[in-house]
Amino acid sequence: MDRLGSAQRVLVIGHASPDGDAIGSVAGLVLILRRRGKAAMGCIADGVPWFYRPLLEKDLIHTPESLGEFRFDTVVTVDSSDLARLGDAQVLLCGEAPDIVLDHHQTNQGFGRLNYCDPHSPATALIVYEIAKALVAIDEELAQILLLGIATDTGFFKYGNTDHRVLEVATELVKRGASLQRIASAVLENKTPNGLKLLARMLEIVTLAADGKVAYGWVSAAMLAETGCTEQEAEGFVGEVRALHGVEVALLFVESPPGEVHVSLRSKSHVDVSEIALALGGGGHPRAAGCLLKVPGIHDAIGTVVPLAIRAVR
Ligand SMILES: [Mn+2]
Repeated sequence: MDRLGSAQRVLVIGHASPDGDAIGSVAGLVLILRRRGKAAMGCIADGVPWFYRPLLEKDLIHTPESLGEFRFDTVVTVDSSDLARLGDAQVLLCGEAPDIVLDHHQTNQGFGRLNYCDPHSPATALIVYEIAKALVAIDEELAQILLLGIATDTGFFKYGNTDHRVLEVATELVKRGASLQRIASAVLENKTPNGLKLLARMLEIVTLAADGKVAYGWVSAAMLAETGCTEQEAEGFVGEVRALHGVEVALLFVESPPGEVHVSLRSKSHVDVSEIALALGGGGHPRAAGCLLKVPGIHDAIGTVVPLAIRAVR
C-alpha cells in the first residue's frame, strides 16, 4: 500500500487471454489510482474481449500497441502467477521485475520486487476491493468492475471458493450499485451461433477415462476453422465437461494456433490440478488451472496430460 502511495504514474498489467478477474482487477486498480490523483493505465496483451467492453469505460485497458507514449514509474501485475502469463505485455517491463505483484494463484512464482499473493482469496478483484476500501469511496462504476472479477472467478458464486466473505463483499458492491444481472448477461449470454456449433462438436467427442473419473474434450485448429470460431469461443467449454456425473478431473485441449495447445484443467472435489499444470509449465488453483504446450499436434498434448490426470484420480 505504501509503495502504491509513492507511485505517480502506474502501469497495471493483467494476464493474456484475460478472464473477468484479470479485467476487473486491472480496471479496478486503474480507477482507484486515478481517483487518488495518479496517472494510471491498464494493459492486457490481447485486449479486452468484446463482450466485456460494455461493462467498463473505454481508456482503462489498452493493448501494448495502443498504449502509445504512456510513461510510468511503477508497474503492478494482477492475477498473473508468472511473467509468461503476461504474454506480449512482458516487453513493457524491459527485462526488469514488476514493482508490485498482486495475485491469488497458489502457484505464484513471486516474480515481483514486492509480492502480495493470497491463495485463499477467491479472486484478485477481492484483493483490489480491500485496496479500494482503504483508499477511495467505492462508487457504482468501481463496484461494477470489482463484482465482475469476483463473480467470474467464483463461477457466479457456485464454486468451492464461495464463502460467506465473498457473498458479503458482493452484497456490499450490489448495495453500491453493481448489477449482477448485467455481468451475468454479458459473460454468459453473448455466445455466437458458430460457438454453439463448436460446442456441439466438442461434446460429441468427449472421452471418459479412469472409470469415468476423468473426462476430456478437445477443439482442434481444424474444428475452429471449420466452424469459423476463434479460441475465445471455446471459453467455458471445460465447465460442460466437468458437469458430467462422476467426473473428478475435466480437461479441455484447444489448439490455436497449430503447434500450440492450451490446456484447461478442472477438478470437482479433491484433486489438485494446479500441481499437474505447474509440472507442465503452467499454474493456477487447486480446482482450476491451465498450461500451454508446444507440441506438433493436439493428440500429443492429450497423450501427455490425460495419463497425469488418470494417475491423479487413482
Ligand atoms: Mn483470478
